[in-house]
Amino acid sequence: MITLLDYGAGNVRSVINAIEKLGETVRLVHTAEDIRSASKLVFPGVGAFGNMMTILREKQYVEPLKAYLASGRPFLGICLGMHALFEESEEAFGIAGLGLLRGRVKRFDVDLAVPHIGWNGINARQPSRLFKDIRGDEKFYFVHSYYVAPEDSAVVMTTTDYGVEFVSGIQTGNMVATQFHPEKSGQAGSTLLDNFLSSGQEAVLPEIHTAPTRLSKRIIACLDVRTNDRGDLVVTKGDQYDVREEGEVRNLGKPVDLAGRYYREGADEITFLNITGFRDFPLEDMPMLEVLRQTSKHVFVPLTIGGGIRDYTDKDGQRYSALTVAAEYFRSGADKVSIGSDAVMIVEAYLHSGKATGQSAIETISRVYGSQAVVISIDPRRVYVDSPKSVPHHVIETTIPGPSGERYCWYQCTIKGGREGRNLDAVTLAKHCEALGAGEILLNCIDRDGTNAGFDIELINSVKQSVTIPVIASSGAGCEAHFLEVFTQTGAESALAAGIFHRQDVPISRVKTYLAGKIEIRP
Ligand code: 1PR
Repeated sequence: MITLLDYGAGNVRSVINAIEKLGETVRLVHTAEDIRSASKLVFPGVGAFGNMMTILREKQYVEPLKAYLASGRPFLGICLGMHALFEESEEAFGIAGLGLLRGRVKRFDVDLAVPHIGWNGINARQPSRLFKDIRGDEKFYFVHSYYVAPEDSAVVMTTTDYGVEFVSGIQTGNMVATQFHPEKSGQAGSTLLDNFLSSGQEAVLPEIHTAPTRLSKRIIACLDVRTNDRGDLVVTKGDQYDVREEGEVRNLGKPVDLAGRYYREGADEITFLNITGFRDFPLEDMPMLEVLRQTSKHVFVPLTIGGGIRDYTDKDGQRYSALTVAAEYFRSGADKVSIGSDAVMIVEAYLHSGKATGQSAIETISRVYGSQAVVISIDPRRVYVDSPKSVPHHVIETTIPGPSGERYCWYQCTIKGGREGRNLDAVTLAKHCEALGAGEILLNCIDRDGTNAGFDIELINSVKQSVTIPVIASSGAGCEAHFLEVFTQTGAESALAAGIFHRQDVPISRVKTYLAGKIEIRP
């Protein structure tokens, strides 16, 4: 029986599913007594440090946790569950951690995109029973802006490199903790988790690599989901966002089945976009929640969900905040939420008033769940102009001239799945969303969507150069070479595709085989 400390924030369902898949039973902590009586405790911290410590104090879990850890019983902390063990964090000045280990949690100060999101390696610094059957070059999934800096180097179990060599795992006695997420790290993560759950095996040291570890570029499979005219929830795919063919919504398969296939083929992440979310209310649209619950039972890579994340008032006048909607998605198995139309409305309001309200979906969700949980999905379309000064937008000189030979264009943001163009450009939107607390940009392109013509390199470069958060390049992938092109000609951290994977023109495994040896990739 594994006791799991869920303090009410974020996606603990994936950890429960990963443990149950290994044949164990999970008991959730409801009272301080549950911590006292635990024999094996897992603490999968998700969200933001300040919020986590406040809740632990309110629930009076701090003393029982300290007592549990002092007793020497097995403990596994994950991500924030590792940060909690230290004295304090730069994420929340003035809020004390558990202080079981001397040292603090620091923010990345590197010349790379922050948060550090994706699959990176580990270098073992001491033997551990967690390492049984783990290869030295294995990659694990990280998603964080902060890392622990212990004063005592003897507790360091692993390090990882990301502009700086940071501590990615600690071990002292029966207490182990990882910065990476074993529950989101595919087979390697499952093996590591199994090693923690089993008792008796010897501590081993994987083959040591002296070279710095490297973050892989991510390949993301995207599933645009909606209900078709018969009422079935289907994965569909548009041509420049038009998902109908001869009047019918294209049906490319069932969401849960396709997600399972992409996991087995090696997808580094899976994104679901509820493409009619702008007109439905997700909390009434239970099938999407169910899709997440079912998918997270057998897919152990990160899941993002988008569509309809916004404040909402139902027909009875009951108001639901975007935070409430997001919370339901996280509870159902999502690791990140993606905000589309509402992000445009938020930035427009901000530009109009000149001040942030602190109440927008971007601000509230990132405050509670951390910025890494908030993705902004941008649906831009090219608008050609004669000169860079003719519009008050971020205009680029383009190598793809317009219909009348125009040499300049800007990228107009749209809402409601491309149905409505707004007076805002994609670069301005991305910059302001970052400032408000977003952690990643999903950069679609209506002109390229479903065309197989390759990614819009000019769009990706102009947005990537204006933000410091990671950018997911999306729309237009038609062959393996397009992925190499986007990774070598832009700084995008990930590339997302839909059509070629759904139609099996090019399976994910083939993209990865093609990229191997050319760029850093998870096999
Ligand atoms: O506005 O917050 O409710 O979110 C709605 C979400 O649904 C947005 O993220 C928006 O991008 C998405 N969406 C809305 N309508 C459509 C549509 O296609 N009619 N899909 C849509 C967007 C674009 C990508 C696609 C890539 C790769 N789909 O997700 O998967 O372009 O495709 P490809 O590889 O086949 O070229 P809100």
